[in-house]
Amino acid sequence: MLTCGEVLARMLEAYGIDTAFGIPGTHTIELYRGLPQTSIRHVTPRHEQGAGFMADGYARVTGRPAACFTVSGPGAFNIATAMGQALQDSVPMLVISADNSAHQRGLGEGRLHETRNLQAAMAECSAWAHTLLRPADLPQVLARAFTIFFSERPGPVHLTIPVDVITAPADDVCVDPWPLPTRPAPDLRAIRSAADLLNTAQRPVLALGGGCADAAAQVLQLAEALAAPVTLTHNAKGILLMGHPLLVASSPSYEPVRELYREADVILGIGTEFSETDYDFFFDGQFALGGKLIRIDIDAMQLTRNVRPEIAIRADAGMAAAALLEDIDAGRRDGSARTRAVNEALVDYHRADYQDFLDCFQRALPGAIIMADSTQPAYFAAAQYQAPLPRRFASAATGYGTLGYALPAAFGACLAMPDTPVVALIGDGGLQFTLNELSTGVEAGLPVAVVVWNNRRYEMIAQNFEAAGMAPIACDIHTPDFLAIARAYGCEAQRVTTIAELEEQLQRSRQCAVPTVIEVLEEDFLTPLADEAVTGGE
Ligand SMILES: Cc1ncc(C[n+]2csc(CCOP(=O)(O)OP(=O)(O)O)c2C)c(N)n1
Repeated sequence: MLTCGEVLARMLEAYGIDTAFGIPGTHTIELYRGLPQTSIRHVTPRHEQGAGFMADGYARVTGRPAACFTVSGPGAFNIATAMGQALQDSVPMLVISADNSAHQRGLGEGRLHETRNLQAAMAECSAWAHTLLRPADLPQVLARAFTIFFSERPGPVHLTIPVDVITAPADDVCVDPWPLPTRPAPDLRAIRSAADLLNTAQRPVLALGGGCADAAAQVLQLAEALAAPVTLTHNAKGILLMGHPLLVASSPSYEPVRELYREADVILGIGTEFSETDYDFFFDGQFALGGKLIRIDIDAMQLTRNVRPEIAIRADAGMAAAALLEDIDAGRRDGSARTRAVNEALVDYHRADYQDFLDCFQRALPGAIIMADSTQPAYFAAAQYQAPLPRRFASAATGYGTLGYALPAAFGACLAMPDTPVVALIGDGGLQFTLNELSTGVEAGLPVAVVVWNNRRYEMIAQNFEAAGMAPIACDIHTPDFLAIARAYGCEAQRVTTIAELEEQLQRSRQCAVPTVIEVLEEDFLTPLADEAVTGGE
């Protein structure tokens, strides 16, 4: 006899899941029974939030979901923050929580991990939350989850399964995946109207977001045909490479870029939310589009948020860009001079000391993935760091903005792409949220470089206090000896004081069989500013 749990493991494998993160508990034991009969690799984090962030890192760099197994109650609530982060950034993730038996749920009998309504609780941080009440429903429930992951705007899916359903017989459940729905193709009349507008535009601008991550080739061709300056959000970094004559190499929140949007007669926004954390990073409310907006998004609801479009096209980014390209009169203008002028104006907004620091990552580890936390250099990376490819940079300095994200996310990325160097860039405050996951990194043998930006305080918030005319409260924190802790976990650990030393340690980290914690003291890397003009903020 096969149980529902065993069939589930086979089905996950059939859908292409190759990695599962989880801390086993009394209720999830039966989720594990079928796992050894599959090729799925199981990784054990030290906290369920770590599991979620690892699954997030895995998905950011591949576009594919990993699975997470948690117990109800504490396990599920521990992973909820990571699911919130994934929801905010459209990251696919399948979280399966074992609940009390179906007939016991919601009775308040004080059972182990009892949660009144787990599905309702997890729905708050899920693209879809469901409770499986019989094995026979498994095929269509998984088909729906994977439809969210691959056929529409991705996000985390939460599946509650009562323990008696996990152990129920499921021999007659077919493990074959359902065919997934096609992604939405654009309406060709709307594409024609958009092309008409773009063909007559004098000063078009392209605003690209993370929704274009898998459509880089198509949007690049479109940008070149339009010869329009291109702006990128955090999650779009790497779609155009540094040095491309149309790349506006900075954050959409800086004044010269905003001027570009204001002066544009047509703005083409693809797969971008136009939301605060990329377009109004300093919370001054001054983001505005001067011209007509053509907006393309796979999520129809997103086309109704933040800015009013002239033309709204619900479609897959790559398909829409390819369709638009057919109707664009290429070579009508040259956008490189406008782009160059913006990039020249941006020099005054960028900081050289952070530029040196950020540049050394790709110099030391070409092609590296950077997972950034909410720490000072990560704020500057929003503008000043250029990724070598799409899906090679993620940052918790914006969006949901969860401290502690970068370390487990970097481990997830490394598990997904072991041949690509991975760096976690994290502050002394952020690291203390998920420091325990160093243990996971050692256990899984992950050669990740963990660069700790240490200023012994919550600097970002101290700056916020000062900007509000207050002396900072609760911002100076005790920071432990990170190098001693890292070594105690079994990591390599080194403090560096110069860019050259940092580069050397980054390169060495790739030769190690465990993570390398590289501590940098802020005062060694920053040139004090008389009047700091450019800081980002939570
Ligand atoms: C879970 C969570 N709690 C609180 C915050 C608010 N917060 C944003 S940045 C920050 C300070 C981070 O300090 P650190 O990691 O040392 O980075 P620094 O700014 O000092 O470089 C805090 C507390 C947050 N983003 N996430």
